[in-house]
Amino acid sequence: MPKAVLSRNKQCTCDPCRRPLAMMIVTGLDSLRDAMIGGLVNIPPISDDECTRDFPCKNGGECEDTPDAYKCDCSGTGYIGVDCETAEPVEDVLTLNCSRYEVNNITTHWRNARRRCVNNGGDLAMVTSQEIQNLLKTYIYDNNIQVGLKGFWIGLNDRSREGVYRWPDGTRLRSGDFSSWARSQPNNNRRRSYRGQDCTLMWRSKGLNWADDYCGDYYPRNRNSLGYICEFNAC
Ligand SMILES: [Ca+2]
Ligand SMILES: [Ca+2]
Repeated sequence: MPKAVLSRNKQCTCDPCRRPLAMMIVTGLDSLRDAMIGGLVNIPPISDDECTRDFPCKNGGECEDTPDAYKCDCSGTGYIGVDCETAEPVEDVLTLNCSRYEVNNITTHWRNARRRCVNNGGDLAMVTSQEIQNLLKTYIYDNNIQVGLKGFWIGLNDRSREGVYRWPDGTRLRSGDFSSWARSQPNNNRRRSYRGQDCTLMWRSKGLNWADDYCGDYYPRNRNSLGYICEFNAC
């Protein structure tokens, strides 16, 4: 089973040849001390271990003293750079099998969300397995993308016929197929629209389980803050 890949740049770009300015200053002080006092005054030796003297590695990076300088190991810290000083960029792309998913926190109604995915060569995501559901949930929570949003549109909808849910490729959601409906959903609530609710979201307040909601394009104004998830062919 191919593994889900959350692409991150784990590379630490530490430069072992870098010799910090502090080291050069210390070297200069050593020479000056030797030249001027010739050992007559008892000056404590200055440590040549940058790791214990300067603590140069930031954000939990591990420092290794080398003969010439030091080296920071930034792996696993979420930071990169010579001193692990730069936050590691988070890529907004994730893949599974032959699909690449893109989680968008730009809010819009369902039809417009779908149009944006299609214009970029994909469609709204088809969450057809627990593996995909878990992948998206993990990614969203790991990157805090859900903050400030009600949830994320996915492709499932019953716009063409009430109660008959289909994915964007026309595949019908049948009994026994994977689904992740939140409790009491879908309920086709008609409180705000006589057409009810025909579009599916991953609902933040229900652990990103699904609910049907007003698609927004025929309701006067979609007051919900809904991002969306696109899916693209990655093979
Ligand atoms: Ca409906
Ligand atoms: Ca509902």
